[in-house]
Amino acid sequence: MCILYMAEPSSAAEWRQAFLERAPELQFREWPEVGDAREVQYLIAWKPMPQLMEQFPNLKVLYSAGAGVDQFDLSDLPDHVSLVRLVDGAMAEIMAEYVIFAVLALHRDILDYQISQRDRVWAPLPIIPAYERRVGVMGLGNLGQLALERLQPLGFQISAWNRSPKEVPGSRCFVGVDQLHAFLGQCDILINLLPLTPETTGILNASTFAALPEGAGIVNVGRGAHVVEKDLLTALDTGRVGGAVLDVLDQEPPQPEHPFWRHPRVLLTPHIASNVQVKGAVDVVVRNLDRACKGLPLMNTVDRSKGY
Ligand code: NDP
Ligand code: OXD
Repeated sequence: MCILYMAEPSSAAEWRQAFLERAPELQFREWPEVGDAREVQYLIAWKPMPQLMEQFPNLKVLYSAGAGVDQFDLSDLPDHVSLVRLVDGAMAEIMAEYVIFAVLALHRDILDYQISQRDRVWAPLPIIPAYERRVGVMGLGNLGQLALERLQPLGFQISAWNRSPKEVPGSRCFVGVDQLHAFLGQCDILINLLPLTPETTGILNASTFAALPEGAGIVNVGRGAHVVEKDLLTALDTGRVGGAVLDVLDQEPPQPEHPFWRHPRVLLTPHIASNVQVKGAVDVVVRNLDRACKGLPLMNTVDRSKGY
């Protein structure tokens, strides 16, 4: 059995070591040292590869080296090849940590204080207690659920919006397009943790911003293409949106002249909210091998009809 690693080259040694410890019987190869391509049954990739099946005719499972799969053209992948996301609890914990940081930064007016500091102005703002702040999460998946769970003990009024109904202990889950505006209307801070699909592309747009309370904060940790950037810029410039913490952009890195670099109401980070934790990811691969041997369905497979 052979697995080919085609993701971040600087992490390859860590993956090799983790496979060696967990599944020494598995042959680990590292792109571009493919060897006999017919032996490659499992592939770990972050970027799409043209003519995948021509190159690896015996491919069984494509593992996305991350939680998102929007980078792949799902129609290119034959039905017998499974697409699996390498997500685990540690990745969700790291994301929750970032979400807490971003929500607290908006909640405690850190963007204003950065401006004040730059201008040498000592200007305290009124403090709003957490129990008066309404925080909503879009997307109650692996990452959204834990983020919400970790936010709850901080005292915020929390809620969620999801495609299908889900339990949110002590709060409400708004469901589907029909309830989107009702959800938005009660979010002082909105967190996007949706996957990027045709339905969610551009979901953070002028009409979304108009439905939020005036001056609401936005945290985007999903994908850059969830945001219509020119609409966000207008919303920030007019004060419709009070501030944005953006970890993802449509183009990464953005051009030097991109307005978000220097926008006083934007806190920008370079797609670091979370990432794959190698041990957990290797565990998914190995447990899936075991499940395949037992004829059980694989874990973390992507539903191609939904696109996530
Ligand atoms: P999951 O697939 O576990 O969850 C996705 C959630 O979104 C599900 O609850 C799903 O609803 C909901 N959803 C999907 N489409 C819609 C829709 N049209 N309307 C309403 N709800 C919808 O994904 P993860 O939580 O693991 O990851 C989410 C995303 O986070 C990834 O796709 C990736 O883009 C991003 N990410 C960003 C990182 C970063 O560093 N910035 C790191 C890792 C991930 P349902 O329950 O009904 O299926
Ligand atoms: C992911 C990401 O999807 O890092 O894993 O964004």
